[in-house]
Amino acid sequence: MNIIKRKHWQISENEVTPKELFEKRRNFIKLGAASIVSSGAIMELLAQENLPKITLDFIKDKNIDNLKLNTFEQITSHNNFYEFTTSQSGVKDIAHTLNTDNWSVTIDGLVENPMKVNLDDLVKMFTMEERIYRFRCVEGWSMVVPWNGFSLASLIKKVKPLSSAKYVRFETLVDPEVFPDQKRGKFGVIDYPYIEGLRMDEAVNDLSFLATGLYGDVMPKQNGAPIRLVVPWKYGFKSIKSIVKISFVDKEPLNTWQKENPREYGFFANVNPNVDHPRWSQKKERVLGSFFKQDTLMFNGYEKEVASLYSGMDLRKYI
Ligand SMILES: Nc1nc2c(c(=O)[nH]1)N[C@H]1C(S)=C(S)[C@@H](COP(=O)(O)O)O[C@H]1N2
Ligand SMILES: [Mo]
Repeated sequence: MNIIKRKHWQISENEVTPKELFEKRRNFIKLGAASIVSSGAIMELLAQENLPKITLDFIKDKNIDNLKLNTFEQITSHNNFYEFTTSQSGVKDIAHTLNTDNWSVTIDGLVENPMKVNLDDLVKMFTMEERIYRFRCVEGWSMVVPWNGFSLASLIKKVKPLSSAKYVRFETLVDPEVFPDQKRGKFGVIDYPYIEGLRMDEAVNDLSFLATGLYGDVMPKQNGAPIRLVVPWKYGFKSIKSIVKISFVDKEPLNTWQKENPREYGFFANVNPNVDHPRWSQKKERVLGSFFKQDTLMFNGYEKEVASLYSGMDLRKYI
């Protein structure tokens, strides 16, 4: 298997050799230029030639379900990110205020190895992967996204939760200078910080993913830069963005949407076409960019992987 953990700009050239790039470089070297410029400079020159982006720095998803990807444009121009605005088309235009330089993530609570770690250092600890997942918002729209990042399970293994840790709680950045809706204080649309949580067995399921990018590039700000959760069998609101804190706790966290409206939203939020939202049916969804609706799948198509987590639970009660 071709597992390369470093970022592409850290990989030595002989490791990253897409055929086209290799041939271009050979011609370049024939010109004798190689002796006078560093290999980094060659890479930069070649990068200006519109070659395909080097994306060998993660394990590619085999896409066995043959999912049809939404375009980068679609994924980055229809967003839910209430800290910015409730306008789904408007997030992209104002998300530039989110500065992700020197981002750090605090990992605390019931763990053997708590840490406050710079994002770049955190990423270096794990095998980077691509995950092509269906993503279904509770509002009835959906998309297919090629995320990049690492499994939440791999992080959990590294920090070693104590046996008393039963849940994982996630928190989004609070910074009123970045997020207009936080500047409104108690007149904001929802309470901040945005909070989400998973039961430990959900968190260590192989599907649970910490995404640091999509389409082979860093995470667009409107999609939750620089690091966000992706839990593909649950409604989109579980997939919390711009995470600054991950805590291991013994009690079920009160997640943002349950807190805002407990009659309509619960802790589990598993995609379930058989349980309607109090105000609309969940049987169908519209994929971004398509005119017709399609059937919503149980656990968003991941029944095989996750149904056993909920055996014996009444999914009408545990919404
Ligand atoms: N911090 C934060 N995370 C969030 C949200 C939010 O408003 N704030 N919206 C959620 C909802 S409702 C959805 S559907 C997804 C949307 O992700 P996307 O914009 O990448 O499509 O993010 C989720 N994560
Ligand atoms: Mo959503």
